[in-house]
Amino acid sequence: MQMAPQDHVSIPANGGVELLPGGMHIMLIGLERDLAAGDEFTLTLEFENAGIVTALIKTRGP
Ligand SMILES: [Cu+2]
Repeated sequence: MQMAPQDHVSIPANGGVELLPGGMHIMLIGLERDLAAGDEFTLTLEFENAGIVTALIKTRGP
């Protein structure tokens, strides 16, 4: 699979975008520490219309 960074993702009104391994995904770059299954952290997303949204992320194993 070849990955190409995107500077934005268009989400249709009343629709959604599915993020999946091997498909469109969010890649975490520049982590300050390794993540392990069960770790939790806050991810901040910026939406053009909805503004800043934070999500609690819980990691899981493969
Ligand atoms: Cu990636």
